[in-house]
Amino acid sequence: MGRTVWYPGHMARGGRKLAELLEKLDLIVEVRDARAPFSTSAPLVSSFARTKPVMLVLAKKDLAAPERTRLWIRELERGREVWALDLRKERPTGLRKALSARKPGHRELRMAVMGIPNVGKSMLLNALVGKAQARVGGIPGLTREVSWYRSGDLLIVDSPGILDPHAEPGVHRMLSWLGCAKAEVLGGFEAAALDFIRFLRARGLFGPLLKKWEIEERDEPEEWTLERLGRRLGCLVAGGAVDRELSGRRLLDAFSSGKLGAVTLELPGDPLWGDTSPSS
Ligand SMILES: Nc1nc2c(ncn2[C@@H]2O[C@H](COP(=O)(O)OP(=O)(O)OP(=O)(O)O)[C@@H](O)[C@H]2O)c(=O)[nH]1
Ligand SMILES: [Mg+2]
Repeated sequence: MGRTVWYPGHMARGGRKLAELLEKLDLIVEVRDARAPFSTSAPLVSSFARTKPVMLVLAKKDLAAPERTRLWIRELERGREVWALDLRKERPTGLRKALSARKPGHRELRMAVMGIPNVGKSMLLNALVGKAQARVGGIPGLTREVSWYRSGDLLIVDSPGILDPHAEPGVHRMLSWLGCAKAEVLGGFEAAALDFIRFLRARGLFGPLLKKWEIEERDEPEEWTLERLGRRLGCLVAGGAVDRELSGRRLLDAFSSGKLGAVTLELPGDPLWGDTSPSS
């Protein structure tokens, strides 16, 4: 059987490095995507949370539905601090103060920023440090090494995003829509986009996204929608047929980077896949 999960060597190495570092750390800041705070949780952090305090940052707040973010904060704020942030626009002043308040008397606070790929870990680190030190980008797997950065009373570790190779296929598919896992490894962009359309449509969330491209929502098979989208965006091959792989890619790229507007994919307590579960 072919591998269905993207889990390159640097993730395994990064996970081992972080486990070794654990005893030196005072605190972990886990970053998740505010559009899917359940599916973007990092299993590694749950295991570390047994021995270290964890603060939670829901990044990409600007790409999530505000009322849903409020529900998530209430749900997740049980015994830990939760911060929803737009790391592109906001300075995390409140979080910075909360971190400084936890500094041990005799030395700096040693903390690690952890989470799955592409959620905004390096962006948060740069915002805390106050300048662009760590590489940031929309490609999952950009940070490959565990590295330390100093900023005033903080000593911060940036780390590569680590996925759970044993997570449910449904979770990995959602991660591919968000740009946290590679769709090309999970059966391609067309398949991922069809699942995406099905999932959002079942929740009444797809129509508003299409407005951006002035495409009307219709009650039709997802394949037809992807075809219409491909025509509208000019994703055509010789002879005029639609390149569905390319149109799937354009749809998912636009969604993951927030060009289609703010959408939260999950609510606390959602039956994640319900009757729209992918069949594979
Ligand atoms: N709109 C928006 N984009 C963000 C936010 N935070 C991060 N991004 C974008 O998300 C992408 C990933 O950010 P990174 O900081 O590189 O993510 P990472 O978690 O370090 O990723 P890896 O190193 O690949 O694990 C970049 O394109 C950022 O510009 C945010 O709050 N809002
Ligand atoms: Mg990074």
